[in-house]
Amino acid sequence: MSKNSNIYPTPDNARSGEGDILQKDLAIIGAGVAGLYMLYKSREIGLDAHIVDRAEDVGGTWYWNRYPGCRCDIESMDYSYSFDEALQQEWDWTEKYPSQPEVLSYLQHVADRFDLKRDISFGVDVSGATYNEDTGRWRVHTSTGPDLDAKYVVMATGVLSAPKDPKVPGIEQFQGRVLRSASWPHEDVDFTGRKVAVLGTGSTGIQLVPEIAKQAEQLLVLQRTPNFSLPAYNRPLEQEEKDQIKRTYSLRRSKARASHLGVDTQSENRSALEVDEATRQEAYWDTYNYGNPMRFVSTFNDLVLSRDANQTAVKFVADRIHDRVNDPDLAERLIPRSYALGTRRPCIDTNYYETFNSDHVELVDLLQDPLTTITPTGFTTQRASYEIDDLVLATGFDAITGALSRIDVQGRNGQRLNDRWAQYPASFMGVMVHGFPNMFTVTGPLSPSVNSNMFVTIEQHVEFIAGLVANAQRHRSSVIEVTYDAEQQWCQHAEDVANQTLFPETDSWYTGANVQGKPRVVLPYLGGVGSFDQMLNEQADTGYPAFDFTSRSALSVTS
Ligand code: NA7
Repeated sequence: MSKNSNIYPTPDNARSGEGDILQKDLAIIGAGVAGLYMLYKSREIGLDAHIVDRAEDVGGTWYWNRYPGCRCDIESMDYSYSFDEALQQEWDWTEKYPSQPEVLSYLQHVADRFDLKRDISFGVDVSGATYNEDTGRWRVHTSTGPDLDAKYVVMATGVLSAPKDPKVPGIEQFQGRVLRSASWPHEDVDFTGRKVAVLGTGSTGIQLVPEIAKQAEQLLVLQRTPNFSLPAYNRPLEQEEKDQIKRTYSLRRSKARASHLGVDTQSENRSALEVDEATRQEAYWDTYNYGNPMRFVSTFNDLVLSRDANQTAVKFVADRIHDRVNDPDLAERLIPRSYALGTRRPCIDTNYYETFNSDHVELVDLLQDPLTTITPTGFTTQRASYEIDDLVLATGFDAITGALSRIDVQGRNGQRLNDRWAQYPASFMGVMVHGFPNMFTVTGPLSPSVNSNMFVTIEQHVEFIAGLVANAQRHRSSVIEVTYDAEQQWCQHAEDVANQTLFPETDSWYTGANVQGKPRVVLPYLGGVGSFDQMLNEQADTGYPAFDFTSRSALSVTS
């Protein structure tokens, strides 16, 4: 029996009688953190929901990104669902920061524990989704299985799930191995005795480099823009500390939900510029030695608001990079100088900078000496040519909107989401776009998403969507649509908040600057997870004033 056999209509699930369409109340695209919880909540509110995912198992981005060293930058005890007390009590994280295999095992455990897989079809690629105004339903087009016909669609497509290949001339003629971090082979890859180049020094490259260096004969690290990285100080978790956290887990969770970044950073509310140098240094050392990027950027309350405040953090981290790299000239080239610390998601590492102290590891600084061509046996820069066996691409993602842009979404009047978003990724709180009724996005543009602990913001959104849909069901409304005014006001608010920070100045995937032709917009909402939560709750408490509910009793999913 094929893994996705449950998508094929059976007498029980095919209500329309059309053999090649699966009729559902709610279709969910994506079986990652968001999709799994959405399925769980859909069942809770009595909807017949179904997930499709192109992967062969649950996990979303954690299914695909299985490169050596892959690890989350949010602490294990926080990077998990909070909705079920028994689940959070029974799961046993082993390290401070969870490795990719551990996150994947956790998500598999969740899927099994709540019997979710019976409503998931794996290996199914979604090519489009079309809204039918006459029926008020969505048709989800799949290229590998029957289509789905559903009243509601939830795009749980992930924020870092559309990998971006670099456009380097000649790349297609390279005759060695090409390995992509975002679709890493399932079997072990051996680099022993090989000359390897890693292209990209974002979080992924920074995790890959020390691991590949352990095996490779020669490692060339191709860096265009350096990133700030802090030591993770990853370590096994002691039983005692896990027990202690679990005794008051709900308090930790509620603090995270009320916090700015979705984790309790325990920071003091003071400016970097209001304290003297000794106090400032002591504060930085405290958060640096703890090993948590969210804590470090929260050392003071104005690090991403004031250039002067930010410079104090840059200076501190630059000094630490000098501590870690033997050659001062090399250290200088590894220090970012063109943007403010924290306006790109800061990285954490295990021995990244120290790896450059090994003779067989070399930095190729593409800012000083740009990459020109990939050749059949290596690559050339303006000044040199290199021979390599393996090319590792760690070149990032078309973030937040990228996965959706690869699906042909057509809403009311045949309007395409890609056309709507060509100039600006409009959205109401990252959850719905006007003109696309009954379609929800989890952690879409202009929600805290990547500027937070994703588990927290995913739970916020999924619970909001479930509440909104349950409200519509209760009132026998068939069509839910955010008003144009509410959407536009939110866009303006998100932009106003972003403009008070240093983020808009920085080229990064946060601002869409890493993808040619993408509008330059600060994609995550920067007003904070806690206030975002309050605004979602206000919507629910006041009858969802941002939304129109249209009743068409003939289309009720329960009829
Ligand atoms: P990132 O942070 O977008 O990093 C991608 C890297 O690839 C970055 O250093 C880019 O340099 C580099 N890149 C991309 N295209 C090219 C070309 N054409 N030439 C040279 N260098 C290139 O993605 P990651 O996967 O590392 O991390 C994403 C998030 O995943 C991370 O923040 C965590 O939250 C998890 P550039 O900066 O564009 O100069």
